[in-house]
Amino acid sequence: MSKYLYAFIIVLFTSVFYAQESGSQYIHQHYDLKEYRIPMRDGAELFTVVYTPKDLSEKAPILLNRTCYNASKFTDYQVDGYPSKYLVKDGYILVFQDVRGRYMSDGTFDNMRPIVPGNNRKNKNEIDESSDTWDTIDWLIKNIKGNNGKVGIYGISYPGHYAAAALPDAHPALKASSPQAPIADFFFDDFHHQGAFLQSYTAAYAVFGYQKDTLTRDSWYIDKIQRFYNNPPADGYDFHLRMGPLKNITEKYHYDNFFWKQVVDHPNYDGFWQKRNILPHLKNVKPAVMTVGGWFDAEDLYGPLNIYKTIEATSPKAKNTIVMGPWAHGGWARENGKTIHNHIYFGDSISTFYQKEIERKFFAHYLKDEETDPLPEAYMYDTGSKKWETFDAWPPKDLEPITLYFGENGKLSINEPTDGDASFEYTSDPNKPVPYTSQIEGLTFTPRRFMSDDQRQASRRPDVLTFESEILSEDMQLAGELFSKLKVSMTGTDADFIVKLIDVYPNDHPNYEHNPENIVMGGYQQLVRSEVFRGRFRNGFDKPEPFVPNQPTDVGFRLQDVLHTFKKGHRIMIQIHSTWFPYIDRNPQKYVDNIYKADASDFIKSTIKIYGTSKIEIGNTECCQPPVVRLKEPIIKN
Ligand code: PG9
Repeated sequence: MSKYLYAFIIVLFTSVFYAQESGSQYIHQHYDLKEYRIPMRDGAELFTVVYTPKDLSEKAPILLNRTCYNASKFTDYQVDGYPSKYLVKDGYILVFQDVRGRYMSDGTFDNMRPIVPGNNRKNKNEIDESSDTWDTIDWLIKNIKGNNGKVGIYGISYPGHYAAAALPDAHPALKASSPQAPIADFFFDDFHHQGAFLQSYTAAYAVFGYQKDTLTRDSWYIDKIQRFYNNPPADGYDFHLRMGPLKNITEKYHYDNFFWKQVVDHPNYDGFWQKRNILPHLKNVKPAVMTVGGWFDAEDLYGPLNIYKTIEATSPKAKNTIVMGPWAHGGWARENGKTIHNHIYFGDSISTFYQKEIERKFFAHYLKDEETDPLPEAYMYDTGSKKWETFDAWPPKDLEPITLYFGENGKLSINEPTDGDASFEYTSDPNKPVPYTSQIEGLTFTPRRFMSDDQRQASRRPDVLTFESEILSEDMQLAGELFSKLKVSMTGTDADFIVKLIDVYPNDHPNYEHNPENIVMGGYQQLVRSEVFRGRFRNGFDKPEPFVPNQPTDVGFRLQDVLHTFKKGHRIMIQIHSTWFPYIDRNPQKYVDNIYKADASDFIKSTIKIYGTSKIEIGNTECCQPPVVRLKEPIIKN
């Protein structure tokens, strides 16, 4: 047998063995599993699952994941996929914990439990996620044999929030935190985007709005979820439109849900939400932080971008890195070979690259003193050129700002002001809202695919303003923060504004083999970035104000950041409209104090005008809400 054939067979065998071994089999063979109840300072005990490597010839660091989604699902050696196999095989003590009030842990659950400001934890009954993490880490390093005294914490989504919540007054043994798709503030992540309510999340409230009454390894709220899924609608748009005003959701579904009641009772950014915002507490950060997010994350995009920026602003000495890839929510934890978001193909094994070359190295460097290169300040994937780029600052400091202006006949002008006296109008009808997706989706738990979806179904509607540039004669990279600076007027007294940045493909763009044949990529209008802003909050999210009919009014707001190269032969498009359903609830367009309590009769058509002085700025940070909450933010006690 030739030596090459022999070598090929060896490689083939080991790779097959490795693949079969990567899941729970590996864990069974290389780890011991134990369960503990760890006492917190106030006496509550938190259920904690610990996997200890059988081989402790070298002391091992601890990797902690705190979750509201059931640590018990890890108790049958089911650690499969997350944490990644590269971490599982790197010899960590793997720990999973039910946070307070969830599943097998004591206590009551509080969504985004407020952090007790400062170090006011002398009173052992003043607890929060930071103190629970401190107590957990302290117990682990004193009681789990074979640990090297260094702890990392990580998690995706709510667990990502808990990884960030470990940072205020962090335990000295905490050396690394990776908040991944972390929630920063539920008024800008998940349930609301800039004050507008995500109606598409309606069924998800069941998971977070009922206290359990015993220690349980099973989900106690399933019957509440079944209220929606006993006879699930095939068409979420139709289901929610027939639902009528939000108060019908209260009456028909969430009449006993404590979190839904809190959302309804706090329609504005009052103390209830402000004290649940983690950002003001991220200061004097000591552990190394690697925040991870997905450019197409519809749930938590505000969180990763603003947690990274806040730490950058408040803790300049901290090792603070951000990684943003071409993923939906948590996509980096899944490897399907081809990285595809909705219809768009981005490349092969991008999640594997991240897991192996970025995440594994981050933890190995800070927990095992392995000689790996510390990561760059920002490891960002350009969703247009489809390549990774590293930056020494995010947003990039050395780029020229770009401004997009709106002209007659749907012309989008790049860096050249148009006729400021012009105006463009549309009639917005909340009873015929603009669909958020070109596809029919049932009751999504949380929406995902639409974030890079084709926008041609919207650009052909009379209630969507569409502006498009000339065909680009060369590649154009948009990198950094986007700001919408609109001057508007309306015949109603309230309105939402949805602004979308879109990449228009050339007509000869080839189709992708992974798509069904009816998905035509020629002329595809790919959504790059989109965001909604509830106009009543233009002077402050805690200060809602009606509009005066027909009075030109400034409405400035942020879209989330982008890194996207618009290629030569493509066009840049901006769309503006005022409904985005059922992703976002309908604004009655007649000002009412609380939209959650509006009547059907409050919903009116409104003719909305966008004036020619409006513009979209990329890279200019001189504007708009929400401010990246850094310090000195008032914590309103309510
Ligand atoms: N941030 C995600 C989420 C929170 C609340 C409702 C639905 C989704 C998550 O934790 O997965």
